[in-house]
Amino acid sequence: MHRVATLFREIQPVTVGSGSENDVREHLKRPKDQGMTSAKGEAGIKLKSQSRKPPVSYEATEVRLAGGKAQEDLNLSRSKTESASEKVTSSNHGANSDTFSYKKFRRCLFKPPLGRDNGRPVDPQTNERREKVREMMKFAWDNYKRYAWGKNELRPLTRNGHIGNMFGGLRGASIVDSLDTLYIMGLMDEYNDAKEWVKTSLDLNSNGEASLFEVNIRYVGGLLSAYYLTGEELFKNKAVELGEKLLPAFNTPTGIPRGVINLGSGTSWSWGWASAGSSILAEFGTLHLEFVHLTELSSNPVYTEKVMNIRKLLNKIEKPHGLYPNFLSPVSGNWVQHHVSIGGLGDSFYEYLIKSYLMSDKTDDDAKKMYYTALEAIEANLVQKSPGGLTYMAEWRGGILDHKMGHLACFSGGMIGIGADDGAPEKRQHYLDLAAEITHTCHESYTRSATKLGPEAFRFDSGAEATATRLSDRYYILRPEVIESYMYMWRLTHDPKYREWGWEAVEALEQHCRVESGFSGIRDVYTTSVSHDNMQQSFFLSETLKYLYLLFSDDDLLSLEDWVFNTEAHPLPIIRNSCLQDDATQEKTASE
Ligand code: DMJ
Repeated sequence: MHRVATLFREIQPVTVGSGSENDVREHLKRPKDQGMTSAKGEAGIKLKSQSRKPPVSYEATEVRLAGGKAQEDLNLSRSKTESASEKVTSSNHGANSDTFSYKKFRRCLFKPPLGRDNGRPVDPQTNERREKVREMMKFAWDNYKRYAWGKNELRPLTRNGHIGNMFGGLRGASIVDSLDTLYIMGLMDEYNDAKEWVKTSLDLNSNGEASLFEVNIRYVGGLLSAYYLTGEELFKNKAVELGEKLLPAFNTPTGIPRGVINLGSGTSWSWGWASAGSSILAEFGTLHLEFVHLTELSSNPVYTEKVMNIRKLLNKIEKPHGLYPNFLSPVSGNWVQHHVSIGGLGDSFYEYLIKSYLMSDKTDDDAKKMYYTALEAIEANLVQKSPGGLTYMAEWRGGILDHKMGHLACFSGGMIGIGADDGAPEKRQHYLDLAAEITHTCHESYTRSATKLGPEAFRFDSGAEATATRLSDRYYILRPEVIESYMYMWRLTHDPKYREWGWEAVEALEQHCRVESGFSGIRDVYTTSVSHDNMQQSFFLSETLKYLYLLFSDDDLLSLEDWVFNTEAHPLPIIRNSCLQDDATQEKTASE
């Protein structure tokens, strides 16, 4: 039975992404007098100055789209540039000096993106579970299409659309965020509707004030992965066009971008709630994967240069106890205050370090070094064991520990797991154990609630163990992080408990979040007479359901040998320069 709350209030959604701890990003307050920069960088502030072997081709088996349509020849052309900066970036960051060829890229994958049989598991029970998740996606999508088509999210109780103000004037966040999920699930009619909407209605000439981070992870990330999966040039062109509109945000004295940008005028500014006009670690630190791919596809080195500049500054700056605080001034390049967290405000910065290394085919050694050094500092200062034996990540406020772990921080089980192989060999098992312990703690935060869904934040003080102690932390907004870690831990260990835990989450979502016209977040995970928040977040379609589907699929569906997932679960391919620049691959491709 799906319970629909009879009494509900229209509310603004609570927290969305990593940059915000609560619903701050929904209230884009422009500070009157601080840190505004125009597209040209002149207003407000003066600028100082401006190995493995190539894989054996899998193409003996015909490359097919999920719906069975034969893959077209989708070679892309791009101009060759000879700038010194491109030469620098091309060695490690994918700006191949050759014309980008979609066909060649496909040849350089170890496995077909969708696996041998679209990842269908042999075990009948697992397959049934996977089908259930697919049905949930179709249900969420159909209701979005029926009641909120073209808006950013569905309001499933009031049966209308939500636009909000995170994406400037951009629309259709749920459509762009869903493209790859629909595609991998083989929901081809739905995917084609989504593609048609992108073609005819995704208007990038909007004039609104957008979160750089959110637009990047959802729109740029969504379009890039749709392109890499399907070869449809439309997606590539839109991604690059949108990427260009984000560049003015970097016009600051340090090149650290501001958090908010007007996509029309290029004016950018800092969040009103971020102290002293600072930029947020999880926001400016979560651009690397997408921007490197923008360079890869456009041959324009500027994207990689922008994110490498951020990397360089962060590498150089002094860090308290080796930790990265969450707020940095884009003007002075100094930390603004010493709050450190692996959850909101910090999280995906760490994720993008290890994923940058993996995405570079393990050539980006700076990213690797920064990741493991940061992880050591995190272990030394933040990782704690509760009296009940649960391992958790506390937050750090200038040396004082806050024994709280956010739902957002639960992605770190998966992150530490995927990085276990590439640190010091003697630490491999240690990292796998740590990843498993954190994932276990996050599962406990679910099992200790009445709904079997986890709260926004849980604590380990005053007798609490993995439970929320404040009313304001009790909500669940369909977030993916716990399930994300189950998926990675399943792929890394094949311990069946992770699939069982994922199934518990499916049952809880069905019981408490499914309403007549979609899925909704809930306000209190500790009561089974749930009150719904009337919001089907786009990341539910992009991440939560995708990770569940992958959890119940074979490992060769979006194999981790070929793909890394951006922080919104959009798969981006590992850039295999050794193969992409290999003459034999090139000739073979050209002659076909
Ligand atoms: C998503 O937009 C991304 O996963 C982001 O990194 C964090 N927050 C949401 C989901 O909770």
